[in-house]
Amino acid sequence: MTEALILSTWSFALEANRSAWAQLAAGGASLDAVEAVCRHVEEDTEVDSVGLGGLPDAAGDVSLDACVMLSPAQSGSVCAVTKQLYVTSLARAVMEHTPHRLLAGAGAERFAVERGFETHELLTERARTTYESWLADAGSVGPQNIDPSLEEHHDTVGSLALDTSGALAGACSTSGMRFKTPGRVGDSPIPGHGLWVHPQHGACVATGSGELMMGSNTAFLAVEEMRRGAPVEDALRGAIERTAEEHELEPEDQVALLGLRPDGSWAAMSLRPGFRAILSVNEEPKLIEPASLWSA
Ligand code: SD4
Repeated sequence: MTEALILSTWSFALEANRSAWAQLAAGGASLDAVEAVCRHVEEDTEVDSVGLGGLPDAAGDVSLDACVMLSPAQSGSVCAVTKQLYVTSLARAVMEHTPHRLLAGAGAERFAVERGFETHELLTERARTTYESWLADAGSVGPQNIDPSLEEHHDTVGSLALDTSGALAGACSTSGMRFKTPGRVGDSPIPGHGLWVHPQHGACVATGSGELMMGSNTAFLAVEEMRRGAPVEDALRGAIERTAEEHELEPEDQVALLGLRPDGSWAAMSLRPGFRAILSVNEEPKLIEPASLWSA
């Protein structure tokens, strides 16, 4: 029997990991665990980068992206969803109930209603107030006016899990870059960019500047390194270095990865300091402060 494990991005996943643990430890499926972690963060109005309470785009509309993945043949995603809260569950429904991989915008909303998902207002009063002060400070609407210090906080919840049967699963959910250009979709819902899972070789989930991950297929690259036999830590380092090399980086850019193999070995690493992860190998989730490749 394999030892169960959940590894999730950022300290906001502490309670989420805790809430998903009991079921996983009792023999539950890794897919259920990563979905539960993401749902917990989607409901948390204190988190301004995922689900309810997520900050809107430059036009004031909140739009969400999510992905779930079990294998190259089994993934589901949604993007640019504006009226649904549980987008990770919706991505799972795409995987389980359609022949497709990704549903976007109005089509995803329609599918959600057909599947019985309830619609939600995603913009909270707090997020509206933050948006309005950004708008007032920016002078005009446009991503060029985003304060770089704000961007440091655009954070996806990503979760990887291994269940007692040895099955890997991954999921991620985000409202994307705050005050993004309307219509912008990042790496998170695109398999290979923000998330990749191969049942035999390993899994990787990314958080950080989506445009970088989208230029380098970062999550796929990390798992490909694992497929070639690299230990998880080396695989993550290789994928982060390659992503950094292939782009001209802005001071606020971040590339942060979690990796997990079916043998239970795992790693967390980032380009710049500040990344945090939550590891569950028993009831008490543990905060991880991963190494960064650069010092600032
Ligand atoms: C994105 N990587 O949309 C995602 C979300 C994010 O830190 O910004 N995460 O770019």
